[in-house]
Amino acid sequence: MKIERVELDHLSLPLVAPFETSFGVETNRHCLIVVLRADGLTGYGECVASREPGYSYETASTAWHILSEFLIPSVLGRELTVPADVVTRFTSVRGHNMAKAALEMAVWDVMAQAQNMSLARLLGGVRDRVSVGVSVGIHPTLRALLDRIERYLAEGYQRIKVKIKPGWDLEVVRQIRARWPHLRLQVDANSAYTLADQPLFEALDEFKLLMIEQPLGYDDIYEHSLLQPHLDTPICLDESIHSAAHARAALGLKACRVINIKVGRVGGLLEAKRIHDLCYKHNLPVWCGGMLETGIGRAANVAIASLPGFTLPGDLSASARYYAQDLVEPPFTLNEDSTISVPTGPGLGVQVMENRLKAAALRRETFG
Ligand code: OSB
Ligand code: MG
Repeated sequence: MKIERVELDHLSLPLVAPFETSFGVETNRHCLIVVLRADGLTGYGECVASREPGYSYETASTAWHILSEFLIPSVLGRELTVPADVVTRFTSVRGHNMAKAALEMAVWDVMAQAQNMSLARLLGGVRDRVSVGVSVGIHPTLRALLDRIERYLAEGYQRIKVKIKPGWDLEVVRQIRARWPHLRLQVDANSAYTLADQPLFEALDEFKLLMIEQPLGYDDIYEHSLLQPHLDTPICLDESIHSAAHARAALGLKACRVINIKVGRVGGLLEAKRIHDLCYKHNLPVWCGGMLETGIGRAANVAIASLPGFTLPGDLSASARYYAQDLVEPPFTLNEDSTISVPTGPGLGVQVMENRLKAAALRRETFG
């Protein structure tokens, strides 16, 4: 298949509520959407880099630069047969995984469509619905947080993740546990702590959390391996796993007992699958993380989460948890058993509303 044309859109979409983490607040979600034309088919990809370099060094602007100057030119006019071919074209660019993942996703989408197959099936998915939870940001007061959790539980989410940071941690967890003793609960620190905080993590053990996500350095594996043996609670790595090689290092060092796989962070679906396969072989449970994606990135997340090793609920919530109006139809909704159904149509299996894309675009450019 020959890649004929690629369009890039930089969008700003208002979130239904601000999302606060230990590294900042987002009120509008910035992302890039790749629209790829090949063999009369259209594929879509989402770049999850944010407006600010808080979670990752990549931003929507650096991704625009890398995509437009290097990645898109490396595939335009090329004959590609399998998704791995696009990854091979990218080897001359180091890093910039979120930029790579966006274009790779659009290629997977068209290649799945060309075979009249859903993306989930092409990836080797084994489930028709995936278990999900909801990630709850830092709130102005504990009262507001507890109310927010109560409403998510009423909507049917059966697993809650709360963001923590120094000063918003032990007491928050204590209060949630006091109110919901059996809730499937986990926390995400987004690298807000150091090894000196070991006593805090030991104190969290009594609350039987499913996991503590990325407590230490955003690029650290070693210090997590020093902390994990002191805790009953599994550590989950997010920020510091960018490749299967990193996952192998984390396994070897016993730095974590869980890995959060994000397609954007690891440079695409192929690498996400490699990390999954490695962890599956070593019996390390994985789950699919989220970056407040629109329905485009969400469709890819739901597809990868249908692989057998994704045994823990993902940060994959319904469209309405993020946006008043998603970019896709039908929007993603929550089933009664706290799952999201895996699209069965060809490719991503969602219909992208191009008028909504255009309406939210701050900038757009066509290549080829
Ligand atoms: O650390 O998992 C994270 C959102 C943006 C950046 C980093 C993270 C998150 C989330 C939200 O936790 C997950 C979601 O998309 O619902
Ligand atoms: Mg995280």
